Amino acid sequence: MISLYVFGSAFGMPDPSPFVMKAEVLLKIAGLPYKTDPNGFNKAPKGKLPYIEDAGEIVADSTIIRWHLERKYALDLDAAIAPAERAVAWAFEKMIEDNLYWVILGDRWTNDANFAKGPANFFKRVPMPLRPVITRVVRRQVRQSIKAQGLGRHSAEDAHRLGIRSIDAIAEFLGTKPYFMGPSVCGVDATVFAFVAHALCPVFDSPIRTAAQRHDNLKRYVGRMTARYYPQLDEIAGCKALS
Ligand SMILES: N[C@@H](CCC(=O)N[C@@H](CS)C(=O)NCC(=O)O)C(=O)O
Repeated sequence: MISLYVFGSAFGMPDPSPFVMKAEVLLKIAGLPYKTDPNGFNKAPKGKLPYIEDAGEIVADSTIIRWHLERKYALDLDAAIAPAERAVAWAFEKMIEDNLYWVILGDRWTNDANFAKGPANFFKRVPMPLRPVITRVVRRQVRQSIKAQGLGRHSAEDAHRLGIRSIDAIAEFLGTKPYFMGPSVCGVDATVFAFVAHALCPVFDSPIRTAAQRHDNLKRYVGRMTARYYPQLDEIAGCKALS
């Protein structure tokens, strides 16, 4: 059976990483049996989660995991959509992962109040007196990675404007459709669901959450995806599981 390496649920979410949630939903959409393992971070081949182990083969990165599943199990998670729609789905996916994600990450790691409510808890496992030192070092590394990506070079106001533009674009494109590309679930729904749910996560205060909350269709969409893929949960990010 496929093992999916995860962080494990936190912040009231199935996983504190939207990329891990994306990979899990891809496995669910694919209908493949899998188990989760929260003890793989130290062995992560790219230093990040998610990765999977599938019959001895290690595959890291959510998109490369998708490609692996589609190839190995002869699946096409975009079977329901035409080539031009696949192009749109890809563009939205990468806008979300390579732009919006970094705004969400910055809100969690650089805002002191959010950090205290969220990521600081990851370090509770580190024994004292090392804990504050390790916390500071890792927080600095995350800050540097956001700066290296580019978003960390903007003022908070400009970074939020960029993130809100993405949230509004997602809501506008979703419109009244049940799933992101239309009546059927496609691969991109794993990304849209995971990241919009994280944008709505009530643990963190941020202009991104405020912007996402203004869109009822996004909240209904998260509820619909929750009902379908996490039927054991009543809600995710305050969005009731309703189909
Ligand atoms: N491109 C990767 C991104 C994965 C990623 O950024 N994972 C983050 C959690 S959201 C991580 O493991 N970060 C740990 C670190 O950088 O030390 C994917 O699609 O899987």
